[in-house]
Amino acid sequence: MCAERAQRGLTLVELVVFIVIVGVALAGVLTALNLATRHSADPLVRKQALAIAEALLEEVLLQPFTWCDPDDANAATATGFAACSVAENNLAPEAGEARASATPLDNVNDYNGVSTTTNIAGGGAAPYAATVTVVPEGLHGIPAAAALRIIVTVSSGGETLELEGYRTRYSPNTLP
Ligand SMILES: [Ca+2]
Ligand SMILES: [Ca+2]
Ligand SMILES: [Ca+2]
Repeated sequence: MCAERAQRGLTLVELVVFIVIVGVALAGVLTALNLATRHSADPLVRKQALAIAEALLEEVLLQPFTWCDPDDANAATATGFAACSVAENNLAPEAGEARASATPLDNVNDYNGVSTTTNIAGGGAAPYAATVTVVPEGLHGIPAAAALRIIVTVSSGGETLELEGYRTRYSPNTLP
């Protein structure tokens, strides 16, 4: 009797119940996966935002950090702000200076407040908005007057990415 029962196998009803249970479980797992994918960072957007942030940070870090505006006649010889007609002792561009113009930004501190938008083909509808903040900040014994912290923020859609770098006044008379 017992052996006969063991060999009976599954009835159609049992099989249908099994399929229904597995189906419901699978649907639950797929829904969770779908949600996780939708709410996680888009790798393409992140990668492009990072490329923009890196390019902008490098552009700022490669600028001179001189006492005088590089257009000043004393820029190559000055040993302090006092020797300059146009001193670079502010955190803003000098009059008439603008990025990618005939009178471009020519000092690290000129980039404070710079903002720009880029729309990379294939990057989706939302453009990448980038902003630069420059703040004087002491760095391992170097006084705040001779070190600047540069923060580049790039955002697109709901994604925001921040890159930071430091620039010290290691050669205040080197001009581009
Ligand atoms: Ca200038
Ligand atoms: Ca300048
Ligand atoms: Ca300036």
